[in-house]
Amino acid sequence: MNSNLTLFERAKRVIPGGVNSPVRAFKAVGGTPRFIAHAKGAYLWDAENNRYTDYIGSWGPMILGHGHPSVVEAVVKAVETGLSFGAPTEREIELAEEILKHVPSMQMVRLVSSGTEAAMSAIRLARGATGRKKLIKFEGCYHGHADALLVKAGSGLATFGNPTSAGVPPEVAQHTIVLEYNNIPQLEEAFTLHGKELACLMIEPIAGNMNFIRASAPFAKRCRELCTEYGALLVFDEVMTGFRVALGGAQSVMGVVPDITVLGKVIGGGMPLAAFGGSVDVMSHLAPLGAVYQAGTLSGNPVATACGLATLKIISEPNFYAHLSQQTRRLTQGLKNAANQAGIPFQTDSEGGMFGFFMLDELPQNYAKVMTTDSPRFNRFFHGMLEKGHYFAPALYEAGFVSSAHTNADVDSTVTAAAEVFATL
Ligand code: KE4
Repeated sequence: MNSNLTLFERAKRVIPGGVNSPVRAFKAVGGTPRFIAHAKGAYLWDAENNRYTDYIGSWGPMILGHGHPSVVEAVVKAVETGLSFGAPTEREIELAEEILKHVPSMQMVRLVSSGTEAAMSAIRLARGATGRKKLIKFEGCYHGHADALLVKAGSGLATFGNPTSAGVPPEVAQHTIVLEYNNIPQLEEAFTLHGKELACLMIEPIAGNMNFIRASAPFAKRCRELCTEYGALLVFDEVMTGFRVALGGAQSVMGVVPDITVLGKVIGGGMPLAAFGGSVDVMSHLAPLGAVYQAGTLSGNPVATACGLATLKIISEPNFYAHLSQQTRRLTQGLKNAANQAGIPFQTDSEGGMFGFFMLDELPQNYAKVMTTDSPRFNRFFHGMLEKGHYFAPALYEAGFVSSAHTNADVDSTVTAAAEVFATL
């Protein structure tokens, strides 16, 4: 049996940092990543056969837990009839119809293979549809790694963003304005200065890349009003929240209607599948109908669509989210009680199967506040829980996820473990 450390050393020889996505490397929390050998229900087993109760769920997709029998059956059946054709299939129509049924702000949807691809395409579509270059995003929101979105706030509203990554030319970053989440005065000033040049405003309606921060109702309303007033498109990045916080996503919880919605994660059920959609008018700008080019060899892949459809079929059953929300709240309230008993400040929020927590005195409303968290203490919490067999996100700015496979006993054992860990913090 290979140890996690042996595998990590071997991986680092052939894959940059030993991982195919940076957050998996445990850089923020330190230590050795767990190399997962197999998973079932709410549990993961690593290469050393240690079992973990999983609160990452592949960063959101595994809303049914791992290896749900109906999903596995649908995937196996799809595999047996062909892996990929590069031609249209009926199942893509079925999945598109199912998505549109639950997200009424979309009249048409294009399937792609990753959230990054969906967000990147949504920006190109907004620019093509409006003939404008600039876009607004918010500090702490992550929309995948397309160049235009790897940008941090400039020195002021008049100046534009600066790249957060090497390899992103300033000429690209300059069209991106980065604002503070939940800051209405700043939002209004940005529209006054640049509104007529804005193609879109892209936002995570519940920011899962800042752990869990809701756009306040007045802020979300103002984003909608200003986009309408200035003719910019409001883009909700629901890659994480779509079908995770509710069947209709965060937009159904908030009652705000975006012009474009970006989806991913849950709609693929763990397979590479994402999507973006909007009105017929907006989506008709996309090739082959319109002049905005967008394409993909594996877009709408027949195995991925089978996995997504099987997942959506189960989560759209009555009371699915009522039960899931209950399990999530059982966890978050249990953690809060355990932390408070240990004298540790603990704020938490959740919606559906997505949650966040902050060892802070107040629930933060923006990125700067989130980053005041005592990260060494968070790291001790993370490792303490990992040692006890409970796998939380290896970074304090990441959200957590509960699946329908998590039982009361699973959640209660996590809370018991947390009480022991909090006592050591
Ligand atoms: P992907 O390209 O990773 O499929 O999706 C990018 C993306 C877009 N929008 C939102 C709101 C997202 O959360 C993501 C990806 N989320 C991260 C976790 N916060 C994925 C984990 C990773 O990068 O490995």
